[in-house]
Amino acid sequence: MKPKVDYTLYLCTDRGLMSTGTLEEAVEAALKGGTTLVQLREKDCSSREFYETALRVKAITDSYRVPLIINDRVDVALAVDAAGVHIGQSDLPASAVRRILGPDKILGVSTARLEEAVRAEKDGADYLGVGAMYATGTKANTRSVTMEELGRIRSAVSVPVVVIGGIGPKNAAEFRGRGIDGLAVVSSVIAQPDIEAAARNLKRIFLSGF
Ligand code: TZP
Ligand code: MG
Repeated sequence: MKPKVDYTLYLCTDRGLMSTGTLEEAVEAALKGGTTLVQLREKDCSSREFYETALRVKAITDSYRVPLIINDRVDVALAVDAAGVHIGQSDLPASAVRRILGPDKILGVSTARLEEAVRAEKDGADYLGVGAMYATGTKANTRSVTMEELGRIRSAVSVPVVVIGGIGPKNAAEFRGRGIDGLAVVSSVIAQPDIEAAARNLKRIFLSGF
């Protein structure tokens, strides 16, 4: 059975940006602050390291009953029995990933254009990550998405939509009332000196507007 997912505050990890000594500490602090979903995003490590890190992070997310999503790597997601996988437009096609994953795992797809969003939903995506909404130093070569395109995507698909890219306390309230299911963030949580407080604050702003 596919888990029921709360997308409200979706933390994507980045060990190069984290303010703590270990990824486990960073993830646990974010969970204490109310993070509802975690994506393990590892860009520079071996398959073995990715697998072992995923096992350690999953022990923590499991203890908070929060699903763990693996970035890019379907094999790692299946090997650690993560809740699902998140892919971009340059990874394996969503339809192929869905075939590998089967029906019970969560599949997230990054999209920046209406056509990509419609295609991803057709191909079996459970949710879409739409962005970059604002300028970000966290990822190179992002495509920017306007609020108008976000609105078109939101109207065209029925799966949950999370926004990503440069999202923090200053702009989180912009996404209220637009049918957006959650905020996906890296630096505005994981790079902050107090990760727990940053997560709690961002979630409160998104949910209450202030
Ligand atoms: N995909 C689109 S923008 C982005 C990703 C992974 C980076 C988001 O990082 P930040 O620090 O929340 O701007
Ligand atoms: Mg990717």
